Amino acid sequence: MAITILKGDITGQRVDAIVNAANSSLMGGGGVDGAIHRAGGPAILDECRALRASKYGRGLPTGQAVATTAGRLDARWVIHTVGPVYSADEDRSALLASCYRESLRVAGELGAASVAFPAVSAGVYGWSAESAAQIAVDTVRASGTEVDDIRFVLFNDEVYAAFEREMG
Ligand code: AR6
Repeated sequence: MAITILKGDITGQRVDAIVNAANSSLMGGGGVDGAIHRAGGPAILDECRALRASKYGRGLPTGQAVATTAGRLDARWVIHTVGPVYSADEDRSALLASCYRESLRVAGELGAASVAFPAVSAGVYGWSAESAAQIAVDTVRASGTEVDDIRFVLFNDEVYAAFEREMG
């Protein structure tokens, strides 16, 4: 298994699966979620709606992951995961780690050989670049995943620098 870090827009990645930092509603949003839906087109939202109607009537719980088509993206699937909102009062690291583990589990089930991750929860959900990077890298390294090419695609210089330090 190889882990690499790249700077840039995740929607340009040619991989089997692109992970989306979604919210429980699965109905889209800003940040990387908005970018993925814009670039992938309406087929993604159609499948998200169908998932809400069937399996996730109350929304996708924090820390879980589910796959849809990637629409027009140069990928086979988008794996939507819901990161925790940062809390100063409560340690939610286990939920953030779960996003990476569950996304890799879903990717493995699909037979994806390559997966691109954004820095889940490092934007509007308020995690520091340092903690987001530490949890992401530690969890993926410890995952025992069968996916062989894992890329962290980082949009923001501060977050990229934190992942670079974490990768050592
Ligand atoms: N490619 C890669 N990374 C990106 C891109 C992109 N095109 N655009 C932004 N980022 P955020 P969250 C980075 O806020 O904190 C949404 O509205 C960004 O710089 O997208 O998990 C959802 O619907 C940051 O480092 O996700 C949820 O409501 C990282 O992606 C909520 O935001 C994550 O930032 C989720 O918040």
